[in-house]
Amino acid sequence: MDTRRALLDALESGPVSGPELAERLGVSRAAVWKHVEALRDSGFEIESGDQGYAVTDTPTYGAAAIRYGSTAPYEIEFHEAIGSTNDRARELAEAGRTDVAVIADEQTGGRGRLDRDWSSPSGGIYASVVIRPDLPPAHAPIVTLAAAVAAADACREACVDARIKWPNDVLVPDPDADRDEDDRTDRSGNDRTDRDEDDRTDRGGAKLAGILTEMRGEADRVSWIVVGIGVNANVDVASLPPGATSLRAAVGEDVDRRHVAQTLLERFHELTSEPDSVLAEWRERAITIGRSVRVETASGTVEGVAVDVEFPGALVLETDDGTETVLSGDCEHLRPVE
Ligand code: BT5
Repeated sequence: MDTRRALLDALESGPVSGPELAERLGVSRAAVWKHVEALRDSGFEIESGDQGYAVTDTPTYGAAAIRYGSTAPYEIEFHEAIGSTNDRARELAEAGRTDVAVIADEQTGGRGRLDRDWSSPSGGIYASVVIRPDLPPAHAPIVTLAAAVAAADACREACVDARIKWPNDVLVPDPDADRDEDDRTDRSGNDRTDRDEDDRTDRGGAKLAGILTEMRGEADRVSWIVVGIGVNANVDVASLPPGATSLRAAVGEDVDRRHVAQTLLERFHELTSEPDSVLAEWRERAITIGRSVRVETASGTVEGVAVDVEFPGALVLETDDGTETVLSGDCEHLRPVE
């Protein structure tokens, strides 16, 4: 572990004297002082009082800010701008790394699923975590569901009522889903009549976050998984595609991005450490269960009522032809026929 990070870890639980820090870190007192100065330069306010050094303020964002005080074990690689954090995380994964989160303020080539684009203006949270869970490749979808729960909980920390649409969309639900389409505007006042959907479908709300999972699997075990999570945090809705919203738009002011990113990583770590807990947590936050849906899968379209989600993330549908289970696909909610 690098010394600066060890220094911050040591200061997390209160003031520590220079000599004690030098001893704990195995460096000279002069080196401690040099590292304290470097941390001050990067935005930490560190006072040196009678009891030693103490952190009194932290930078608003960036690797050290996200790492400081976090219980998630991930090393953070931060970029002001990058093509795609998933691409960088895949490079690290291929090089043998694990438990690293690549985080950027802005992406110039953000990717969604199926070669779709992910708009990634400055002010969002774009994070890709490399993990090597002890799972067979067929169970990997549970990690995507864990990420959706983590993203929803992170948004809730910013006081936004975030819900999950199967399998991995985090939405702010429509407050007035039963009203006529023509009357509807989102909370930021945007006209919602420009939706690219037919008149029976309903996104279920405005999209706040999305997840892109990529992996390399061996015959019976996952080699690595990269989970890319994009959260529209402090970004303007005008810079996002129709049907999207942001935390800033939902609460009416900037949110504490550092706190949201920390919650995201901490919840993701907790949930992936206990894969058996994921489905129950997912169901609690889901808006898809109980709804009429249409799912586009690689092998065709399935319509029915979504009745449950099953390990490792399959949607169970009651259709006219009986029960069907769908492992992956694009899901649209259908409005009841009037
Ligand atoms: C997703 O794809 O929802 C996965 C998004 C994953 C983004 C993260 S950011 C960190 C990491 N690095 C990457 O390069 N990617 C990951 P999908 O379900 O296919 O949704 C994509 C669709 O959502 C697009 O076709 C647009 O319609 C819409 N969209 C694009 N950008 C959006 C945004 N910022 N907010 C909401 N909707 C968006």
